[in-house]
Amino acid sequence: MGQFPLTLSRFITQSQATHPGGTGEFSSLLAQIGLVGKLIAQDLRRAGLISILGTTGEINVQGEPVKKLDEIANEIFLKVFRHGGLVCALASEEMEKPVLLPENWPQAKYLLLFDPLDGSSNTDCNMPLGAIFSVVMAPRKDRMPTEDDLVRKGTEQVAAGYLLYGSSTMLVYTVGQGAHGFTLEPEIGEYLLSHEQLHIPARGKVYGVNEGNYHKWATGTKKYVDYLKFQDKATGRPYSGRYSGCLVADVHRILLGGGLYLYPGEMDRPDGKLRLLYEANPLAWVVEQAGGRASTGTMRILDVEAKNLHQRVPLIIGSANDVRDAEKFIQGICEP
Ligand code: AHM
Ligand code: MG
Repeated sequence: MGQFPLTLSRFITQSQATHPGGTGEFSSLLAQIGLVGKLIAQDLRRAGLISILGTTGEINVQGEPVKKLDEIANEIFLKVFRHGGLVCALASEEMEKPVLLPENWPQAKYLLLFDPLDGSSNTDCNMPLGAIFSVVMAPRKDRMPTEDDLVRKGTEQVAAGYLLYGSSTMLVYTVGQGAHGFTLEPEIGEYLLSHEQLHIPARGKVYGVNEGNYHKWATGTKKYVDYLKFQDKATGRPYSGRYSGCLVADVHRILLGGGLYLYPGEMDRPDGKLRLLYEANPLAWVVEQAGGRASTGTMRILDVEAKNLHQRVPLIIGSANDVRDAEKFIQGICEP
């Protein structure tokens, strides 16, 4: 008989034994992320049948139309963590202000930042979606955290990862000891270890970027993407273009097979579209833990000073050598 697959909770408990400072609370927190994933996946599976597609008519803090599923996913995160008792403040891409949970304080040590539904434009066409999370510690024991306490550098994260709702539901996370992937086994409702110690190839053959924005990019970005399309067998070009409209799905593909994803700065939007705290920081940590690289084009994402909750940042993420090449073009060090 083959080896019995490891469940998420068992894997976390085993890893904790080798992790100084590891606590049972921490595994409960990841289990709660897993629960969020099951609840959202359940709604997504039936979305076309139960009138939860389309928009609510509201515009969110990012200036984007709110999808019904954005709101539902956000509510699920809030409910699970409000009652879970481990988190005393939450911030979401969908909410202008954080939700503070004094009822969970002082026993709750963690603060959670999340993008409840990544790739919202995919909701109505049955394409992949995701959720992204980042956990930091409450900085002080003598008072309730404030909004400023959530605005932290990527290097301060203690856990980060994503849920991917694709042909299967996956949870990928890191606590700084590598990045690991679990697949939800729907028959038994458990996440089982399917991708232990992910390792991203140093170079790939795939790039993911919204090329509709080409005319708005800086010259270095244009030259780099042009370069990827020129044929040169020695360097494995041309690369294949793959872009799903869901950052989580695109980064997941790259994490497994190599290459890079870019959401660069644009003429009228120099910091690009993606959010530092809810998207770039957690994915950067996962990818670095898998041996990859994540950059703004000029600096490491995890070293970017966080100034406010909804701050945006250009993101270039993936195989270390591909991201380094992109940085050289963007910085004007390299010409094709
Ligand atoms: P969202 O979290 O509001 O869905 O926005 C993030 C998404 C990413 O998943 C995706 O890579 C990108 O925005 C797509 O944007 P665009 O349509 O500009 O290419
Ligand atoms: Mg998103």
